[in-house]
Amino acid sequence: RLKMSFEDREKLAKNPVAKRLFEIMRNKQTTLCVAADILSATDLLNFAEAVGPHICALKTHIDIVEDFNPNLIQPLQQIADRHNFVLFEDRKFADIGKTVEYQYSKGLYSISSWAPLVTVHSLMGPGVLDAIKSSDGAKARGVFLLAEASSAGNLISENYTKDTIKMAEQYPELITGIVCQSPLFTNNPGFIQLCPGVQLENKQDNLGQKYNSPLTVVLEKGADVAVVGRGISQAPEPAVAAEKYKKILWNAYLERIKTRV
Ligand code: UP6
Repeated sequence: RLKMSFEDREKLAKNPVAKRLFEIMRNKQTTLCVAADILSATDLLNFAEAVGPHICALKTHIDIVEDFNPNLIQPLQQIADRHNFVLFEDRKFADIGKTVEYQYSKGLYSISSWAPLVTVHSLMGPGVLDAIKSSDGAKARGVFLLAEASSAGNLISENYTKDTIKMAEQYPELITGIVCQSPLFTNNPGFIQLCPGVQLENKQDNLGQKYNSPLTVVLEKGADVAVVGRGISQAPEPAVAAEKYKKILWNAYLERIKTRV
């Protein structure tokens, strides 16, 4: 996987959102996913518009938007269409299948109606994946399964990580990729590795978040898509910061696939 081009991997992906992401990454030459952890609806839209040209996906935590109203979704989708990026709700589903079915497609946020991509914890077993697979909503949907975390002191063990990859392999049509911090699943080139905890300025925050540089995550940790949150959202000019991260990440990807073994 690590030496293969996105073009070759796109052909091997069985999940439609993974295929689409590979295509966007090659066309826009960006592997940057921005974490839009923003508390106001207007600020979220302005931020999406500003970073839109530089990203392959916009990762949201829609439940932190203090003035959330379902009317937010349509303009957000229009921005995503115009700039060609994927809306990605980082809900980290972790409950029994039936509850997740409701959380995914019902309630105030009605996630399945607008987010083709979501995150899921493997902790509760594959019922969660079955629930998402069979829920109403968009036809092209994908899941990033969480196999490792970037936070200090997290309780995920090596076996949990390994078994998470095995679970993902049971759902090749649903799984877009894996959220992790190291080069796992090298024999599954159709899956995308998503790596959060990326920043140039800081090594950590004051609540246990741990950061690596964009070069490190791509060249050493195996990241395909890098998630950058505060490194961009707290920058004086998010659009400028997004472009900078995009370029560093893309050059690192080119560097990684350059030397064939
Ligand atoms: N995230 C992590 N680490 C994980 C999984 N997810 O940081 O292991 C998510 C957070 C946040 C973003 O929920 O939205 O990635 C990181 O933001 P930051 O760059 O501002 O730290």
